[in-house]
Amino acid sequence: MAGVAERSNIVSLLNGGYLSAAAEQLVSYFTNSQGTTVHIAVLGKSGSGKSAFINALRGVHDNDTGAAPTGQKETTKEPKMYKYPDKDTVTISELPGLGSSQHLDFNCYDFFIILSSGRFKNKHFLLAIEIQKKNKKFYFVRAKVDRDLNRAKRWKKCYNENQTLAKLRNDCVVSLRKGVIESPQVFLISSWNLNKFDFGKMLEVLEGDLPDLKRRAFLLALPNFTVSIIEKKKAVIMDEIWKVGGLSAASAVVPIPGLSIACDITLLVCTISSYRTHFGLDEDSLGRLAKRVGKTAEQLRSVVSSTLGQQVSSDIIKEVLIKTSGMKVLLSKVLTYLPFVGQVAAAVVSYDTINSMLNTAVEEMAEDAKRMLAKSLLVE
Ligand SMILES: Nc1nc2c(ncn2[C@@H]2O[C@H](COP(=O)(O)OP(=O)(O)OP(=O)(O)O)[C@@H](O)[C@H]2O)c(=O)[nH]1
Ligand SMILES: [Mg+2]
Repeated sequence: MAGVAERSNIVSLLNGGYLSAAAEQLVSYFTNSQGTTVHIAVLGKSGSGKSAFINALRGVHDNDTGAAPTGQKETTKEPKMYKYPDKDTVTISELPGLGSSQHLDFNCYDFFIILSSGRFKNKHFLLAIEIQKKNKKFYFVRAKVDRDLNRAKRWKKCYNENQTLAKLRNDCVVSLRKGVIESPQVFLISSWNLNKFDFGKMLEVLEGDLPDLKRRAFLLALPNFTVSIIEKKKAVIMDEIWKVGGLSAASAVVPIPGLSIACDITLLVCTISSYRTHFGLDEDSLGRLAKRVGKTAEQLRSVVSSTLGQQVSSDIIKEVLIKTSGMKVLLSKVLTYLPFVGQVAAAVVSYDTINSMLNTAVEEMAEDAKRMLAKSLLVE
C-alpha cells in the first residue's frame, strides 16, 4: 500500500497535469500489487484433516469440484497445491507426512501450518524447530476439536467445554515450548464448524503477520468468514480508490504503456467487478457459499441491495456516474449520444466523481457482504 509521501507525490503530479508521470507510478503500483503472491504450506500426518482444513480455508465444500479430496483412507500421498477459486495470488500446498522435511524447500513458502488431530508428537516439535531455524513462521493447528469435545462429553462425568479446550491448548503450547519455542501460536479448529473455536482468530493472526502487499493478497482472497475480514477488505480497497480514480482520469487523456485497458469505463467495469468478487457477491462466490452453508444462492442474493453489488456493466456504471455527478444533464447527454463514450466520459467526469462513486460502491458492497454473512449464519 502506498505510503503518505508516495500518495502526495502522485496526487501532486495529477493536480499539476503531469498525468503521464502519475499514471506510470500508478501502473507500477497495480502491477506490483497484482503480482504479489502468498504461498502457504500445510503439513501433518495422514488423516489429520489437512485437506478438510484447506477446503475450509478456501471456502469450498468438501464435495465441490476442485476441492482437496478428503477421506478415511490415506488420500494425499504427494504434495499438492491448491489455489483460491478465481484468485491466482494465494496458494495452499498440502504436504503429506511429518518426517521428510529434508525435501522441503522452505523458501517456497511464506508460512507453515503444522496440523495435528491427535496426540502431540515429537515429530511436530522437530518440524517446528526446523521451520524456526529457517527463519520462517509456523502456526500450530489442533484440528478436529469437535471430535475431542464429543469424546470428552462421552467420557467425563462433569464435562466442561471451556476446560476441555483450555487443556487441549495447554498441552500443545507446553509441548511446543520445551524451552526453545518461546511463544508458539496454537489454534484449536474444527473444519466442520468454522464459526466456533479459533478459526477467526487464526485468520486475524495470519493476515496480521504478513507484510503489506502479501497481506492485501491474502485478505482479498479470503472468503468473508467474519465481519472483521469484510471490514479489513474494505479498508484495503478504500486505500486504493484514489489510485483507480487517478488512473482512470489519466488514461482518458494520455496513452499508458503497459496498461491494456486504456479506456476508463472498461477500467471501471474491471475494477468494480473485482470489488464484487472480493466481497463474494459474484455468482461463483455466491454459489460456493450457498453450498457450504446449505442455503440456496437465491436466499443469499436476496440480501444484496446495492446497484453495483447486484450487477456490473458499463451502462450501469454510466448511470451511477450520472447520479454521482453534479453535471447531470450535460453528462447524461455526453454519455448517451457520443461515440467512443469511454474516452469522452472520463474527460468530462472528474477525478472526484469517480472517487466518490467508487467509495460509495465499496461502502455499499461491504454492507451487502455483511448482510450475506449474517444470512448465511442464520438458521431458518
Ligand atoms: N470430526 C471432524 N472430522 C474431520 C475434520 N476435518 C477432517 N475430518 C475428517 O477426517 C478424515 C481425514 O481428513 P482429511 O482432510 O482427508 O485428512 P488429510 O490429512 O488430508 O489426510 P491424507 O490426505 O490422507 O493425508 C476425513 O474423514 C474427514 O472428513 C473436523 O474438523 N472434524
Ligand atoms: Mg489430504
